[in-house]
Amino acid sequence: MTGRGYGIGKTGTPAFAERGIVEGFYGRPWSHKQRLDMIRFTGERGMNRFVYAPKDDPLMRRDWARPYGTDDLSRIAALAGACTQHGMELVYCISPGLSIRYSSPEDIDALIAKLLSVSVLGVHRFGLLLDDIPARLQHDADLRQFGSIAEAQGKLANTVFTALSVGSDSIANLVVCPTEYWGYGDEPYLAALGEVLHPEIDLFWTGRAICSATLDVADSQTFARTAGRPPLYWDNYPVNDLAMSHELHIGPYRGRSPLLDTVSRGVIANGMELFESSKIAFATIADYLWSPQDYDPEASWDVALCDVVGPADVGAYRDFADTVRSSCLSAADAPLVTAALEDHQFEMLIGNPMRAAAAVIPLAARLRASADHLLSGCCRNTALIAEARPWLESFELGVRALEAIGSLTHTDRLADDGSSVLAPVLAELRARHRRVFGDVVDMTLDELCGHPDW
Ligand code: 14T
Repeated sequence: MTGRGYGIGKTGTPAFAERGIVEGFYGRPWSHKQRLDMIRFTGERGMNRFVYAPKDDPLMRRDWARPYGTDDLSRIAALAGACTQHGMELVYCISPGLSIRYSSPEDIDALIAKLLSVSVLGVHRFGLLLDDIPARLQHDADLRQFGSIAEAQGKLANTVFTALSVGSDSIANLVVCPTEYWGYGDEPYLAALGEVLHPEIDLFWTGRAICSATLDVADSQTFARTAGRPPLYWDNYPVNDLAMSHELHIGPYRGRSPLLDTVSRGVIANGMELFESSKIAFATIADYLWSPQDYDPEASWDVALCDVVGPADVGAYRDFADTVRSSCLSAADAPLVTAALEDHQFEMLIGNPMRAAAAVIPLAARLRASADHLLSGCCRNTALIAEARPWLESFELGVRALEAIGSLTHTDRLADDGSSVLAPVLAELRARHRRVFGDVVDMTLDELCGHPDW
């Protein structure tokens, strides 16, 4: 690649205008120290936005009107300073939608006062997040004053935008997350909101779904026609909160059009509570955002894994990561294990148990060595390994299953006592409920255990 490349030290001009990450998940917020580290990590890789929006920071959402103390403000100032140092800008967000009265001057004043307390620290970019709230007005006074929730939200955003621009030397920047933040991009709500909203205000959008498998040019254009501006994508990858918490999202970024930069403001990727693990996907996202036409997910992923895991442990971690790829972005999972088990099943069906065993045994040995290495306690990135421990333990259990399949087939005992050996492993894998090996180990064990009580 000419003057571009993967990882740190990119050269040339980036494709997307806005390239960043959002701490926007449900769960325990990152620590201040972690935020500083993430600003460095993503800034070094060419990103330019750190969006502060942890759902479970009470001062961000549930107690949005409560003013910050001096300690809170000095931490926000430190984040803004770190951003400047690393070529990033802090986007400070607030989510007042659970309780705000859109018609109340006191509520609006409290919101503006809170944002101004951050603005005086030198923060110029703000987000007004109205996601995950009821889709209709609830307060009686709001129902009397506004014809729709879109009108109420548009007017609130315009008032905030004006207040932030007054008294500030540069024009304030505001992005709004609409209440309907995913879909086809032609929703009447979006049209109504776009109609009211000042043209300089941006809109977040997650694409077709909350977690979209693909982001494409046509949907982006539909959104722009409807809302009167192109989307700033809030991309829900690698986030694994709520119902996704059994998945570990450490696979490379994929499924985003190489031309998305021409029809959007940019992409902001939502992270996992699992801080170190998030860096792997973030590094690949930084590569895509710099140069989407040159982006190769697997090549970018190799660099990302080596950077985050470290050269001594990357071989073992890659074997593990290869079995933990499934997410809304990728149905393909555990390609090596899938191929080995397909061969095993085929050889068994045509009556070749020795060849069936040979299809599984070498891979089981390799994965055994990797699992033992990762669980040995001597890997360099201890935080990464600690976060992944529940998945690593399920990985190790799956390796035990592969070993058992190999040895039972080899000694021709699979038919007789396969079930007694394999059934407890299957039960334990299911009880642990961590998505490792996709469905393939579960399916194979289920098949081999038979159905004695049918
Ligand atoms: F702001 C939005 F663009 C957005 O994505 N909001 C949340 C986000 O904070 C969360 O991390 C993400 C992934 O779970 O999805 C959104 O939250 C929801 C919303 C739902 F309606 C999660 C599950 C839902 F059913």
